[in-house]
Amino acid sequence: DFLINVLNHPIFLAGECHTGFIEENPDLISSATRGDEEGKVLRFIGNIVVNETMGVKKAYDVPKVPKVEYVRAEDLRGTKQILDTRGPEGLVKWIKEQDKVLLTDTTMRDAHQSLMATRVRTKDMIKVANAVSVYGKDLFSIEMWGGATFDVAYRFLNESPWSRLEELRRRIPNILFQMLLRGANAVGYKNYPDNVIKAFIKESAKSGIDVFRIFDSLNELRGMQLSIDEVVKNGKVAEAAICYTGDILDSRKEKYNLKYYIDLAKEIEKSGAHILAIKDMSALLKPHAAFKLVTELKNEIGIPIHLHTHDTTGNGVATVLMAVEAGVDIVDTAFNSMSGLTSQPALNSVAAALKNTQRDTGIDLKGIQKISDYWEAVRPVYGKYESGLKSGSAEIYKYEIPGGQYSNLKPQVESFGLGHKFTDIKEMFKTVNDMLGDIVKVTPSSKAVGDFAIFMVQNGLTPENIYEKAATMAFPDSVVSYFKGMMGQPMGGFPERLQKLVLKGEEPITCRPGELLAPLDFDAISEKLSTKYRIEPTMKDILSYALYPEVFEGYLKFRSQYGDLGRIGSDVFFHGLSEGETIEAEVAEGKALMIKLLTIGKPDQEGNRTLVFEVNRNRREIKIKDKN
Ligand code: 3PY
Ligand code: ZN
Repeated sequence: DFLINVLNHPIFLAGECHTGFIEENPDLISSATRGDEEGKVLRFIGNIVVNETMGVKKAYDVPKVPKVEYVRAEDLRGTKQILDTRGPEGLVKWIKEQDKVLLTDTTMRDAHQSLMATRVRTKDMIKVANAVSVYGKDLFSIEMWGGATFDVAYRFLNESPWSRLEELRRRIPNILFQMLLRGANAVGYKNYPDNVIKAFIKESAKSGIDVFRIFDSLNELRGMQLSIDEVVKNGKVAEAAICYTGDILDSRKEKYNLKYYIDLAKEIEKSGAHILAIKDMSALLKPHAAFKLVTELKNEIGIPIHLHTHDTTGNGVATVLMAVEAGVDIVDTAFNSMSGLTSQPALNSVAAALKNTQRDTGIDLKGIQKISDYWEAVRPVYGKYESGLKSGSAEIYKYEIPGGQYSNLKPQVESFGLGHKFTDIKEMFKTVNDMLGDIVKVTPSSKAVGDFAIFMVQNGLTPENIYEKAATMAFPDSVVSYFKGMMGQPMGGFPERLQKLVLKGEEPITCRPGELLAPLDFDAISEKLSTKYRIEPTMKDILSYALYPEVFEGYLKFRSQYGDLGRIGSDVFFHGLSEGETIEAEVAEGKALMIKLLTIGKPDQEGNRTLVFEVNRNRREIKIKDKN
């Protein structure tokens, strides 16, 4: 039995087994006689207990799921049915006929990406999905996919983003689903070959995405065109974005002025996009600037306008209301308990503020309060991923750091041991932006600026000494990739001297990066996955590997080691069990185990601790390596 366990172990199968393998996986022995869900879930919990919590855990309330009266699926008819019956053009026509302002809820994507490092698990979304479909029936869309959620689902939550999409789709049949697509970077940080982008869009559309918000991190239309065309081909809604930077109210800032945005918006309209997004990822669009920009865009273009902003400065709701006043068609907001700070402005508050006005959203305020209450109760379990920001910050107008990056920057800087230099790094972010000639900063260009800033501070570099001091230094990958032209071309070009310093003789490109990337061989990926992991890969698996090879392999290994843990509660998933605690863990469809953690033993000579559990009243011991 033991031998079979070892031979089936993913690490063994992957040929990465070495002589210390058994020693490092003592749990293999204790699970030798039961290669079952029980052993897997105990090993998972045991690892958290021994290596993270030592059985110390706060008491978390189980969030109350809002009750909804039964509504027949045929009676739930919303924007999804308008798209499905009338197509994207019909939907656009319908949007333009509305007096009310339409709202998108971003809770399941940008809100938790910006507030809680993208950690919200599918299980917590699914629980409230039915209530969202009923109480949120008058929403325009739900942004619930894309951006960082794809990577994080696999990498940190060990769950499939595709299943999330499909599970939510089944439960919310009436509201449009929206995703954030980083143009040629899809849901990653680098340019992918064209065939990957096309197949990814096709598969996402098939799995339930209706509205694709497409952007390019340097506002280059050619970086978005392929995605726009592909979305149109799939009969879905192409929403192309202008990423807002600078300040159109400040006449000294000439680079990104009103004319720049109007010209770009006109190009986007010509590209075949159905909707224009104003993507204000760093919350730089001040309320009066929003009024001015939307008013002018309404005069100049005919497609609907969808505003996306963040509340990082605390001015988010004001920006939204001014845009509404100027005639914006759709705005992004998040249910109140998931709004504010680096997240989106507050949905419930905006809907309440507009009651009895011409642009009243018509949304059921009482109903959406219940959804906000649900998320409020869910949040504490994710507390360790929160940034700790307590208030809005006006300094963001100066630093121009995107919402999600701003809340993540502190932990990132701390991980480099530079926590005490946080202010220096924020200042350096601005300095680096100036050194680059003032660029649009959004994933992945914002990551390049952030990595560059950290690199500068880490190595004591300044704009003056860098040419001498960094002559032989290797710059971070993202910075090299930026200067090589692999993220596209910034407006006004690259600063040549700096480019030469970073590239060290390598030639930059000026064409669209996708033109240079050979198509990925999907059959070869399929072959590799099936021989290495003995699975029959679907197109979704192949694409996940194409986008994130190591992350996807890590996910496959995790799954065969621990099984599908998507059904266990988030308190257990993140915090394990406390000594003496009993939980009911659902380990498979309809199969639950009563698990009690009795004792945590002392480390033995090999550094393993024995944990004693009671599972459905049976005593079970398991050995876990203490890695501390
Ligand atoms: C992302 O690309 O994930 C973003 O949210 C950019 O604003
Ligand atoms: Zn955003």
